[in-house]
Amino acid sequence: MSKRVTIDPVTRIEGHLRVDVEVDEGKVKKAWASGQMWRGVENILIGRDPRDAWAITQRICGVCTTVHALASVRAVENALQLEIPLNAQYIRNLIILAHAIHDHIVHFYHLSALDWVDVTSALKADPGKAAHLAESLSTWSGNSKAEFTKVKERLSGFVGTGQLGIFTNGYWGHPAMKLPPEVNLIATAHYLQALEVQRYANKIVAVLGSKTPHIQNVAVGGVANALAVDSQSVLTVERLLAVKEWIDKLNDFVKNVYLVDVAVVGGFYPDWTTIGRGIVDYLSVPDIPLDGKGTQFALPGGHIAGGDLATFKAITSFNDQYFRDGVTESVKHSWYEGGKGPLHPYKGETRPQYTDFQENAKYSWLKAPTFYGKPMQVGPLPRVLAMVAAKHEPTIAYATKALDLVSAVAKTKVGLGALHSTIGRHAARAVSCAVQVDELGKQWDLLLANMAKGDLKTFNKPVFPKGEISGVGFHEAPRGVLSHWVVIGDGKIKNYQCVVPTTWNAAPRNEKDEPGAYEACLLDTPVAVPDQPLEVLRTVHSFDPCLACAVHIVDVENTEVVKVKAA
Ligand code: NFE
Ligand code: MG
Repeated sequence: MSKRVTIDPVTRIEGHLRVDVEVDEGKVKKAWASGQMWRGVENILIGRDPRDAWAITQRICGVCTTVHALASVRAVENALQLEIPLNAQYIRNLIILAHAIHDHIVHFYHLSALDWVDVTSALKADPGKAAHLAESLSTWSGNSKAEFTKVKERLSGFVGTGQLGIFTNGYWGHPAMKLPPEVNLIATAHYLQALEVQRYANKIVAVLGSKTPHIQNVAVGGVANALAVDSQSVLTVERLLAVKEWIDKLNDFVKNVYLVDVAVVGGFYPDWTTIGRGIVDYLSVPDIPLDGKGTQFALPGGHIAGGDLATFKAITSFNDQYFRDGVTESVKHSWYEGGKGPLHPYKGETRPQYTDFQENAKYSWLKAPTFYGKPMQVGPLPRVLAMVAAKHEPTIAYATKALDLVSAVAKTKVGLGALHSTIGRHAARAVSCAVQVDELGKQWDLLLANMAKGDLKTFNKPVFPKGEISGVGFHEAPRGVLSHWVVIGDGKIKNYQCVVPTTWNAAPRNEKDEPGAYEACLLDTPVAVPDQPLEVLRTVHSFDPCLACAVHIVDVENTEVVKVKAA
């Protein structure tokens, strides 16, 4: 007999997501992903000055607080065909990379590791053995016996008071938890250390962006950072040297802790390299532009069909016609007025029409985006596969390193094919993060070298023509492809559409009733205990959901804690 399980809301994510699955013979047979709240930021923008759009769209999300600002200015600059100064590009790149590294560290340790790591089992660990194991894998200074003993004592203190504090409400002791106590202790220690380390990434964003969350330094035409080599009141070389120190700290943690932990956890869960495959049509975009126009990029991106890297088609510039022509959104299963079929974002409409959850009709605030008519998976996995297909050497090197460690722990050869999976999304995110931390150092070098040449320019003034223009700004955000589409008439916004990473991944069924990526990837997920659907959460969390982005919403009355219904 099939059982219906509703998780509403899914926690350890951003925003309100409801997931429904039908479980039969211990496996998911059908799934629905539903975004549960809406604000309509796209509509708020109509009639406004395009130079203000970035500040407003940035408020879409409290997690990816930089990405909408950047996609927005890129869209308006694209409409104007406005080039920006090199320094502005480098400063934006530093912010993009620091923000992505922050996101990936926090996602693995604080939002998803507890799906795999049983904190209560860490109480049975021998700190000496844990230190021996951790030190055999990495040179990280936080892997000592003293450190692990301290963490174990802290945990025992929590449990002794009958409370687990920040670790309350995990599925502790669940049959799908497989890590040995020592690995659980190591991961728990790194969870706590990651809380410290993530600050360095945020400090970089705050210093360059003047504030975080929600940076204040971008402008259509560049950035508002005044550069100087000798004044104390602007962005000085001294501040930039502090940024470099934080980059070095992030580098140590990402390479010696995060990448290693993900590979070790993956090695203990080899079955999860075959679960959660779902949609293997992958989309990513290039990012980290190296020139003022966006025709050369440090990190490649593009389209991969059917999981076959040989089909890789690169997206090559901010004016890429293949990307621009391929995107449409359907509202057949979304709470909006429709009836016109899938619409290109320049023609996109956002008119709410709520019907309650109707699993065969409308059931989500998310629209369903497609690329040339097909649903896509976006995110670190598509990004890493695109970079491998594009023969990006650092990506190949870190992917090989991670997969070799997975193979050593699993005691069987695990190759690139294992990445098309739930655990593969975590591995790809860690590989992406290692690439990003290297690139962060490189962008810092480029900025300093350009300043040393005497170029301190950061802004080109935009001039809006009479008549209608349109543009798209894309950005490879932490969760994948983000694009903002703007139509401007006589200097005012006529239409504005955001097509967001989580809109792609958490989409409801599309015009042809095909499932979105979460829905497709959940099929065949094993569920050992239906009213403790840990395995469903593993796959959903592997995407790093952000529903605030996906429906551009705010949660104003969060009254529900969590509801898991198995009927
Ligand atoms: Ni709000 Fe965001 C965007 C999404 S970036 S977190 O855009 O989805 O990863
Ligand atoms: Mg939208």
